[in-house]
Amino acid sequence: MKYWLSFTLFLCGFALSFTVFCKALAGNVTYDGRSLVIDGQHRILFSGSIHYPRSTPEMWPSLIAKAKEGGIDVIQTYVFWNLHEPQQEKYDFSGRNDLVRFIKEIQAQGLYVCLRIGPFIEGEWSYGGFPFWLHDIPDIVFRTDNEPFKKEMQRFATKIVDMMKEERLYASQGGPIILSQIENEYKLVEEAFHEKGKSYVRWAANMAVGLQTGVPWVMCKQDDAPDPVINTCNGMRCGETFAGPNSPQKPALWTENWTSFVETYGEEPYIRSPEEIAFHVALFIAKKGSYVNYYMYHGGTNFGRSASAFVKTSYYDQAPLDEYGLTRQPKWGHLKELHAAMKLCSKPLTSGQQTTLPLGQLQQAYVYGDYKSGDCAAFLVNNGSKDAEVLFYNVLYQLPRKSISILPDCKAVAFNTAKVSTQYDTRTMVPCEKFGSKERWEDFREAMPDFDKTSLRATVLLEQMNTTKDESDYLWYTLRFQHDSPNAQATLNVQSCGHVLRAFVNGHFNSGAYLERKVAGLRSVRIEGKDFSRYLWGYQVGLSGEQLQIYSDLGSRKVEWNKFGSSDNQPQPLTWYKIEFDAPAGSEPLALNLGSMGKGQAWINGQNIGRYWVSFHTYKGQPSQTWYNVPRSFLKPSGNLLILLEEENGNPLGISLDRVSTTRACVKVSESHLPPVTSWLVEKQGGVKKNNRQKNGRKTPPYVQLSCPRGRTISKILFASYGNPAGDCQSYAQGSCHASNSKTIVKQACLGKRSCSISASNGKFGDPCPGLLKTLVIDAQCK
Ligand SMILES: *[C@@H]1O[C@H](CO)[C@@H](O)[C@H](O)[C@H]1NC(C)=O
Ligand SMILES: *[C@@H]1O[C@H](CO)[C@@H](O)[C@H](O)[C@H]1NC(C)=O
Ligand SMILES: *[C@@H]1O[C@H](CO)[C@@H](O)[C@H](O)[C@H]1NC(C)=O
Ligand SMILES: CC(=O)N[C@H]1CO[C@H](CO)[C@@H](O)[C@@H]1O
Repeated sequence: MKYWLSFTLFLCGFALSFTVFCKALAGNVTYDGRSLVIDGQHRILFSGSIHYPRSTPEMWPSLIAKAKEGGIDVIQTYVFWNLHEPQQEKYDFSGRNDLVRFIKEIQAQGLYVCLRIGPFIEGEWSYGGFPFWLHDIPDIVFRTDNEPFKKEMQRFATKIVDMMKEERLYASQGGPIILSQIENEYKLVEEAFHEKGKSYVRWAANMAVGLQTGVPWVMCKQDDAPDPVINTCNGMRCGETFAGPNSPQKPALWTENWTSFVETYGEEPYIRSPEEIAFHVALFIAKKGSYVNYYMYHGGTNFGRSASAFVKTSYYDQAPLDEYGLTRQPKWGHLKELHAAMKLCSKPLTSGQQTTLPLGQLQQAYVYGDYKSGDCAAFLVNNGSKDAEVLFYNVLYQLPRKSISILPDCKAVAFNTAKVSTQYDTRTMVPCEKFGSKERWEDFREAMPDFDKTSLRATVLLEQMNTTKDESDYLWYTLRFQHDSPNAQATLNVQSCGHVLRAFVNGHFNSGAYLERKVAGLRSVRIEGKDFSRYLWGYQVGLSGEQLQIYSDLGSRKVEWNKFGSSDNQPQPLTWYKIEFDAPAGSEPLALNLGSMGKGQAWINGQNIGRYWVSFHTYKGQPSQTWYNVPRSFLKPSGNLLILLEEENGNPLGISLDRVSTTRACVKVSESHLPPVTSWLVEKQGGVKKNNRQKNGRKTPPYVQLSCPRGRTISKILFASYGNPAGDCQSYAQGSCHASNSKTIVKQACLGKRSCSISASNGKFGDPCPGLLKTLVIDAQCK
């Protein structure tokens, strides 16, 4: 069976690189124009971003294991300054903030680490990762040649580096960290600082290098990164857009290859297909790239108030590992096959010369090594919008449109970026606990502050962040005035830079210059045309429920809760809701369906699971986010406390706790699409070589492999057709050619099993239409 043969080959590839790896975990890291050099070996590396505070320590081992299984060599993470130093020189490295534990977990699984210290990270993180107290340091200007800022930045960078050194986590000490990053996409703001921007870049580079980590430093998107710091590319298509390293002695590294875009409330998600990602990754490597990082490999959850304005609580759910840590198929599997094919090319890629060969108008071959000696790998690129047939060293190859074929020996195709043979999974949310019973809920109305009791007064409209110190999302503005004609209706006219301005502060990817000067809050208030901006205002920072920590077990006992809806029947804005529940059995991920709510925050056993905003719809009329991640580790077996703060008029009776699972699996394989090694080699007459690499001399058909997640079995075959079914797993239909026994045969092979494999061949199904190329599509339900 050829399929299995080739598969074994792949595993070998893994095993091989893995041995090299384990040895490499104690060595110096250097680089040259080709790649990073670890323990004396040039390396082509695949890296994935996983941010430790966006998941839980309990999830880390499985996320890292799935990244490793997916062919990832390096885990990349930012360091989140405002989590670690919420108050100046008061540090927190506990729980989700336990950076050392995260890195040691990666080390334990034999992977490397790229540590992006920043300390400005953007990352769609609140205040770009800066602690808010920085704002109050006299004369500070962020991210430029400014003494107060440089002092704090150096202190924090040194703190982190020292911590890593103490735990012996740098590769130079035998640890897993092979790269570090300083600053982040600074080029985007550099001009705003004129000469001081340039001197700041030099200072940051020198300061970082002076910390003597023994591993290289990188600066992302910084084409003038001073030696020896390596400039790297961030973006979607670095194979096309990256001008390259700024010195022939530096390798081409791609530190942010977006697997989708960050999702914000109100916007349609932009999803990158696995085919498109694979194309650009393969192209970058073909063009001498040596390090690719997926941003994100696992996005996770913006717990608490950590998301910057408008950024959804669910972060890069479309990444190869979804928000809950489940493999997102076929993206995860397709990239895994890409990485495996690349690993087979390692030797020529790292030691061979690269040459390019035109194959057609829009087709090109990138060849590494020497074809004649056989020590050779090739990438056949079709950048055209039509399928193409090309001749490469006398062999004909079919290249689907916009695709790259990878030939680890310059002969047989191991992988094509446009051919997805991995199964498609469908994720579903199944309610396991409904909170519809009125009797179980209690509520508590947040009291409006009384002007006379406010202790903070000013005759101006205070700036919001400066007043709350980012300790709450909320700031009350109150005033009292005499209205002359009490019966007339008054018009209130408010100009606010609330959320909109905050979006301007943090939300935009390309922001970050002069962050310390950005403002939020009310700008002017007019009542009946009279300007109240300079009136005497009373302020209250935060809500009384926040001050009492009403969301915690202890705090919740400090207030008098009402029976749900007892005060009157109308839901009121700014109401706290409380309910207790037992944890559902099992280990599947859980999510709260908040579809009946408006906007607010939710806590489970005192842990803030994030802001929710269901009333913010995309232009297609769907809520931007309905489900909110509830990590299993936040729960105890019984008596869990769920507290919600609803800012609008949501109805908590509609809330449910849902199980997140894969309940459908679909796969499509065509006769022409033989899995790795023998695929797409077309036999032709006259002068064209025959592909005779068939091991065992047996001709084997492609196998279709279908599987359900652990704990589930194939319970129903929803569709099966061997013939020429139309469409793909996202939408299929029976075609003009269809073997009538398709469903019966598939049922026999698969029902009741966790996984099954069937040969997609006439031998199995009979030949429903001789002479036609056949395809097998199976869609199954997992229960
Ligand atoms: C790393 O480099 C240092 C200085 O060049 C050298 O002393 C040390 O032996 C090297 N370590 C390894 C593991 O090669
Ligand atoms: C592929 O074609 C597009 C235009 O269709 C062009 O922008 C891009 O640079 C081309 N890429 C390569 C690798 O030739
Ligand atoms: C922030 O508040 C301080 C007083 O606490 C004031 O001096 C300063 O001007 C305020 N800054 C902004 C941007 O409002
Ligand atoms: C969202 C975002 O920042 N997109 C950027 C991706 O990179 C290209 C160039 O590399 C920029 O033009 C985009 O703004």
